[in-house]
Amino acid sequence: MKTSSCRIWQLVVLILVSVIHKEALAAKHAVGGSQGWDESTNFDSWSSSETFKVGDELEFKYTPLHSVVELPNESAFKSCDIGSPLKSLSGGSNTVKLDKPGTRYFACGTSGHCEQGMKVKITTVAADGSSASSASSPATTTTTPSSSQSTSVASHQHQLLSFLSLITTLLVSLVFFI
Ligand SMILES: [Cu+2]
Repeated sequence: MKTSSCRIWQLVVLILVSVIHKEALAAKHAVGGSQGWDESTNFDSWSSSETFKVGDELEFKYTPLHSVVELPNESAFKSCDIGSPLKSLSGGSNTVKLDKPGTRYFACGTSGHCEQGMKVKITTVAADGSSASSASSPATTTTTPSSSQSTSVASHQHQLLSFLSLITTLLVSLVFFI
């Protein structure tokens, strides 16, 4: 009995550690690296050197000359059409959470800055690394505004499922060990 309860505790600790570890893996990405959100930064080379995972955050740091707008699609990104952004941020320091897989587009809201290269495309992959299956589906869901809500609900359901599977694993293990 003593050994079995000891094993259960080992299991509990193991599960807790893996959950905490997964949380700790969420990273903050300072957009543009040390140069920050500025016209002089090469955002293509910066973004290609980073891996963005669901749960990670973008950090925009900039001078009052700039701002951040989130663009709705690739064509607005390409043509620097900042007229109808999904989101407008200002103040010099903003955090954006990457809550689902897919591509998001950001540009500076100051006239002319996007054309000077102050724009960045962020492609987020699933946190568990299974990017192949998950990266293809969000491309179709990002087009309508309402879908962003449903996918975030889906990701919450996914989190709930992961949690339930953990609990189930724990219960099954208890039955086996006692
Ligand atoms: Cu700017």
